[in-house]
Amino acid sequence: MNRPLLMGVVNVTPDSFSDGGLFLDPGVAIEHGRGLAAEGADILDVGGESTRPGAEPVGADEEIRRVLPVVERLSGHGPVVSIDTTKLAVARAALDAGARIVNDVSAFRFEPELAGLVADTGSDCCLMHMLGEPRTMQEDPRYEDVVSEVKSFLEERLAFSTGEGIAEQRVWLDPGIGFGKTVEHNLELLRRLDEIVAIGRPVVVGTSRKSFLGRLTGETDPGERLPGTIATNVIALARGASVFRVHDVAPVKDALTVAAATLGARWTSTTMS
Ligand code: HH2
Repeated sequence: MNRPLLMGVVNVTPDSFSDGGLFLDPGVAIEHGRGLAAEGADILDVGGESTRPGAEPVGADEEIRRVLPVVERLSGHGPVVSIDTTKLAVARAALDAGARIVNDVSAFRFEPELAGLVADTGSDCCLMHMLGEPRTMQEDPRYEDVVSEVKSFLEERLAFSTGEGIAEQRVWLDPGIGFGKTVEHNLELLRRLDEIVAIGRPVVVGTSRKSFLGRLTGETDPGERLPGTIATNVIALARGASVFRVHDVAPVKDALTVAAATLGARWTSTTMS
């Protein structure tokens, strides 16, 4: 990976925190994905289970029913498709249908066998830090030093993944903004993101529309949190992040294009090869 990439979010769920229910119909989700592709997304991240704080788990069959038609139709036309799941069965179905990246917010903790599938298929994967599980992660999260603890976790998960046979160059890492973190934890992670980048793998960041932005600005409607989304993605770019997971691709892409030019970084609009 030699340039920053934009990952557009396609949530095929009834209950995602910012767009739950909008794209539950497969046809609408496919149109949404195509729209994000037209806006310049390099990757489309398709998910069928909300991981918002307090979310209850969804069964694998239901998750597959939601995502499969969307992955099938979006794959092979421009952006690479990633599957946002913690489940082996969902990942297998999505990879068979054309997805090329597994985005696992549990970093192979929930279903460790998923690492073997990624290894066998030669897929890319994104491993994210989360404190525990979505149902309980926001109940009084505590760290001695959030950045060094997240960094150690990601280093351990990277070692686990390579031990399971995944090539190191296939692994991306994500500090998990909002996943068991207070506002201050999130800000500290962004401020010191270069320490996570120093692990040596591409870093993914997902701040888009998240509640810590609303806590800072007072904006309660997630759809109105674009200014905070842009501010945090620009900071993440400056600290060395490589992949930006967002709901609003076009405005973030414009902001990052200008920020990258100012910083002297490379940023092109071609799609990922
Ligand atoms: N955030 C969400 C979901 N998946 N994956 C990665 N790698 N990084 C993130 O920060 C991340 C993620 C949560 O956002 P969203 O998908 O919009 O909400 P929900 O989980 O409610 O569907």
